[in-house]
Amino acid sequence: MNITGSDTSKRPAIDRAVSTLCSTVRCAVLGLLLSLTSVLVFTPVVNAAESVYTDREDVQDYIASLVDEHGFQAEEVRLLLANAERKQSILDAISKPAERTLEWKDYRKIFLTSDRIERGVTFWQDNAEVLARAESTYGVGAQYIVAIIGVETRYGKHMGKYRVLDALATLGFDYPPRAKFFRKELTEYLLMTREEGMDPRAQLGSYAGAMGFGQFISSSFRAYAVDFDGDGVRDILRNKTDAIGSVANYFKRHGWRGDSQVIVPVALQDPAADKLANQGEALRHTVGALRAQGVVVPCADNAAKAALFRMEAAAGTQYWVGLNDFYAITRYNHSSMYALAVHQLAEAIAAARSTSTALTNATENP
Ligand SMILES: [Ca+2]
Repeated sequence: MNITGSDTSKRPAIDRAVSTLCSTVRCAVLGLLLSLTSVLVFTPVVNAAESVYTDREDVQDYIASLVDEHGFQAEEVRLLLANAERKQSILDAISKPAERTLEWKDYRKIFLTSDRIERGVTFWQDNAEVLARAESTYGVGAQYIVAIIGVETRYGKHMGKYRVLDALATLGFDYPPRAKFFRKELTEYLLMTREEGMDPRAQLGSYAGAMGFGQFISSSFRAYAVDFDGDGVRDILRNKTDAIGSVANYFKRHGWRGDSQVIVPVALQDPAADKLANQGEALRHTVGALRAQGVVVPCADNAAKAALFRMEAAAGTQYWVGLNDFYAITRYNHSSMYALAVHQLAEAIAAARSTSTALTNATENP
């Protein structure tokens, strides 16, 4: 690390090496002194720093608002937030989500793997009855429920290692670009744990505070989680049945219709139609309007609402027209690449499952 800020790149290599060694030694000595000093002199300050959130005026205002608006006990919330830890790794992670740094061809590779497809078939087999019930209750194809859980957590394998309390406090109090959103989610989390009788210190989730098989944030948990096994508890963190029902309910409530087309590959007859691509996830056009401007859309009604997407695939630029249910997938994660990955994974899992079912039938009924 260049602690002096000087430009060393123009000096001879040997000079730089000696200088680096010297600065490494200086750092080591300085570090030793600092660590000794902190042990000998600053220990009480280090302890106080652990409760830094409750020392802050903005956090005290936040606590007061929880008391006023939601009837929390001030001391109870203060103790809880004194227990919250700021995590630098959370701040690092939120600054570089894959959707913003990767092109489609690389993004797709993360999710469309034979391992994720095979595990999806297994997850479907293991939960076939519940998935069929979710499909008939909410009208959402089982393959889409399986694909969401596969993309979000590899079928429950990676549900997050951060305490939700730490994630939401770190982002709510120390990440200005989205502080308002995450403070609101922190409030939702405190309400959720109070309503559901959960320990707010104990729940684990992603760096953004998303929880369980389907990675619901707290406001989504409160609004869309369902008790799908009828035991009186909405447990999408540990109960697969509740998680499956909740993902399906989320889609249904966000306008999923179960149409025959979700997103279709298209061609541009007029290259100028490219300007209509990637204008956000909202269906701001109709299929008819896109056709009128030179987009060749197969098999969809002119009246259907639509959005045009451009994706940089391994084989070159591709264009797609997203329809109603594609938009519903983007309500889970506001990214067209995310929704296309979910759609393609769903189709791949459904195809692999019908092949394996056909093989099983052929083997068992030769
Ligand atoms: Ca339940």
